[in-house]
Amino acid sequence: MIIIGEKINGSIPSTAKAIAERDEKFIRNLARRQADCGADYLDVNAGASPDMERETLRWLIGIVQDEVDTPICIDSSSPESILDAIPLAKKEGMINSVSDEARKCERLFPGVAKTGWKIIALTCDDNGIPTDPGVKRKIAGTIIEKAAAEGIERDRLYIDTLVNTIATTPRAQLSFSEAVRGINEDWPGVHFTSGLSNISFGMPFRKAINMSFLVLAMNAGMDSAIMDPTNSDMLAALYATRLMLDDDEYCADYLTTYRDGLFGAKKG
Ligand code: THG
Repeated sequence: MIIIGEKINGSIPSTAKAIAERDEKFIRNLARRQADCGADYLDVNAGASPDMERETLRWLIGIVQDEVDTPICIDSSSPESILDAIPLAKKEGMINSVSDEARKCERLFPGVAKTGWKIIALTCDDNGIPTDPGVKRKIAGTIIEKAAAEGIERDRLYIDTLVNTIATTPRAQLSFSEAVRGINEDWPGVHFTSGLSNISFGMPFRKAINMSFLVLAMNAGMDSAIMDPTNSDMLAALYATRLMLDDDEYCADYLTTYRDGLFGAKKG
């Protein structure tokens, strides 16, 4: 299970303020805390207006890599901004994201094919974000085939079937899991990810809903998540679920993470 730390994101008000003020210490602290909590990649999203994006990404990536060794996950809707940021990275990381809209596959894949970068692929196209699992499955297939045509192996792809909000789409989790199972059947070996908090927009006590989503999504085959690793309840749910799915030999990762104090209080 790959954890992508979500906190360096210009759409979070406190991070936006730090970016606007070029508050290096604040960004260093976000990078350090997420790395200490076991993030495998750190999402970096400038959240700025497009004309500022390249410069902001450059600044953020420089600070993050100076503070921690964790590879980055470049989060931008612009393939050109992503391609521009890749040479700044010290290690191969993740690209977040591509989709089948606005010829994004065509704009991005040739430039990344010969690298080892992992690629998050959203199942949306020029018709928007589908809710029907069959449509998500079809778009995933289109993107996977376009990647293959460029020589990008299937195991570099992380499909994000874009979970809908439970408050307005009662079948949001069920559709997500159905899409993951379907795509897994069509394309064994491909990976899956999702932003964990999308499910709970507009609801109180979001953490309970996010945790329930995480458990069910992992059971369906999701093997990566874009989340806040400093949230000890989410982290505990993740490691406990790995135990349940026989994905943690000798309970080693659960025990280590517990002993490191990452589940909150050490006793209990
Ligand atoms: N899929 C993909 N990329 C994505 C998303 C996705 N990138 C952006 C977004 N969705 C995921 N990132 C965030 C970042 C921050 C928050 C939510 C999603 C957020 N964070 C709270 C904060 O930091 O204050 C804390 C939340 C918590 O404690 O759990 O709201 O869906 N491919």
